Amino acid sequence: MIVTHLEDLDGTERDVQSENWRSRRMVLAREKVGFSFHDTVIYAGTTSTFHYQNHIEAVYCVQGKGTLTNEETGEVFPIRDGTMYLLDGHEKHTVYAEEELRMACVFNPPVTGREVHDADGVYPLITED
Ligand code: 9YT
Repeated sequence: MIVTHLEDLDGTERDVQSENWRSRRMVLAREKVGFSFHDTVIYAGTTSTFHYQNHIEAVYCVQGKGTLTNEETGEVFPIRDGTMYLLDGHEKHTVYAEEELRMACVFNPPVTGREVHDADGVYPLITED
């Protein structure tokens, strides 16, 4: 069993920050459970485009307000506390945070922690040995 607290991750390699967001990775591929689990904060006023070509991601908003745009269809969805989106088609998407968004995110296959977004918001597929 693994028990952790968000604050335990502060400043560690599990605490990843970019201009628009901060993500603390609570479960990574090294835990070998088949998924990764992240607490992600998207800063108010920011717009970020992501495209996880190699991963399926579920995102559950627990705080804040914003919009999600499916870049493949142009559809725009409101995001608020209680909204979940599942990127089961590897859709390229854009998240706008009208207010700071707090998201619980699950990735399959799990993120190892070594991925970096490329210019298109894509993560490469990296697996643990
Ligand atoms: C909302 C969202 O797409 N979060 C992704 C997780 C975050 N970018 C990370 O941990 O890399």
